[in-house]
Amino acid sequence: SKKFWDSQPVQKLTEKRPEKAQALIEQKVEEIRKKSLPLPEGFEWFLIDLKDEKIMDELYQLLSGHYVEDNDSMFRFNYSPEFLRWALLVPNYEPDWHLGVRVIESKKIVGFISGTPINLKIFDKDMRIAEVNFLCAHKSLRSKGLGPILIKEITRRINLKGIFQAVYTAGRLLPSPVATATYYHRIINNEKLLDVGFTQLDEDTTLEKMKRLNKIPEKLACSNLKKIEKANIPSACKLLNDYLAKKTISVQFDEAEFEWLFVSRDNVVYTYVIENEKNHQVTDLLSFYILDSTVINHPKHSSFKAAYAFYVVPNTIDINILMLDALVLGQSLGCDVFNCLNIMDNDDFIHNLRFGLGDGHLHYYLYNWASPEILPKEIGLTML
Ligand code: NHW
Ligand code: EN5
Repeated sequence: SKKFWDSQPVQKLTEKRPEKAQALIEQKVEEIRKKSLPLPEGFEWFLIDLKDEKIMDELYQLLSGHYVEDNDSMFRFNYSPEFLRWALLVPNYEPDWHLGVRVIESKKIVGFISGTPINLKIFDKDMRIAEVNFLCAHKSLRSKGLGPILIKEITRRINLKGIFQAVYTAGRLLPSPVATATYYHRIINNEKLLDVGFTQLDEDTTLEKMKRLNKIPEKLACSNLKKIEKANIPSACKLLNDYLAKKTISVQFDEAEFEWLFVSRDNVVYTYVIENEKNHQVTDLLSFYILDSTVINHPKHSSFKAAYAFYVVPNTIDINILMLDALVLGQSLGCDVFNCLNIMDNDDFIHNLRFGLGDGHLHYYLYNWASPEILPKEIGLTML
């Protein structure tokens, strides 16, 4: 049978990319079908109300057991309910883009996909588009086409709002990435990461030597680094948007979105800033989010805790010093590892701060938008 992606407005892997960014197909809201796509017998569409504690717990059960694993199925992302609320209940979210599939008889949720609105600058255009994430099918329903059904139905619901483009990321190669980033990892808890097989001890070294090399200070290097406060939001938001606008593909936040995404939430997201002493404007910003992974089938450990670089804006302070403090903060929060991608200016600290090459990639994709391919340093968007 014809492959799903062959039927979609995305560039083929073999196709030559255009010199100028442009839509692949033009559509109108009036042409979009008003009714939901049919599901196989016994299944129904079900809107996931993330504010409902019980429904959120059911979604959490699906994702914690069936969402993304590494290549060797040793670890699986374990997004917490608080994290999912943070990621998906952004200002102006669309409730009907939190789309579930459940078994009619048992009411069990077996499929999910989400969309959230985002302002994305792509080359020279500012577009209000959708960001698609958390696509998941229950393990017992794999390879039966549930993925494409979820994608087509969320596409229809996004189109009904007059939006015809989307951005998404995946570890898998699909047609066709606009950029490909690589994961890097900074070890914090040496013993645990060795125990769970996240990393191996080099032939020519010892645990003691490894611990010495990976040692992170207890105290912050920047004495004036402090948790972001409400009063910082306007200047921090502007600082970040100006920084991101220099990248070829980048998100732009309004102040409501910025407040939602950057004000610290325990065990979800942390943002630190440096203020100018005289005018109290934010000059530097550092943020990271927390995401645990389940360790699959391990006798001693059931999970590990990771921090991920979210957005970093160096200005008066060198990025190496800011990110050293990110490591200090991650360590003090009990993280076992600090992760990042080689997007934005992260290449400037990755090697100095002993981040090591991961075995995973993250491909960035645009739906219904053809463009030249870009380098990961030209990406100004972190997807959760
Ligand atoms: S990437 C994480 C995706 N989730 C997981 O990997 C969780 C574990 N895996 C699963 O749950 C972040 C299943 O394997 C899924 C596929 C459900 C992934 N993206 O149903 P079938 C995101 O959430 C294609 C897109 O039989 P399955 C981003 C595959 O190439 N397509 O497979 C999501 C094949 O097509 P082909 C993917 O394993 C972005 C077809 O699915 C994919 O039972 C979504 C087979 O389907 C992936 N990650 O279910 C796109 N993985 O043509 C949004 C596989 O090769 C697009 N496939 O035959 C934009 C929409 C909005 C537009 C608005 C204008
Ligand atoms: C959409 N928003 O592959 C997200 N993780 O490197 C969905 N590897 O943790 C798409 N395989 O390299 C997400 N250790 C795609 C990523 C899926 C998860 C994934 C990779 C990223 C990962 C670890 C563990 C590998 C276990 C075996 C890894 C090496 C550590 C490193 C070695 C060198 C010295 C420093 C430490």
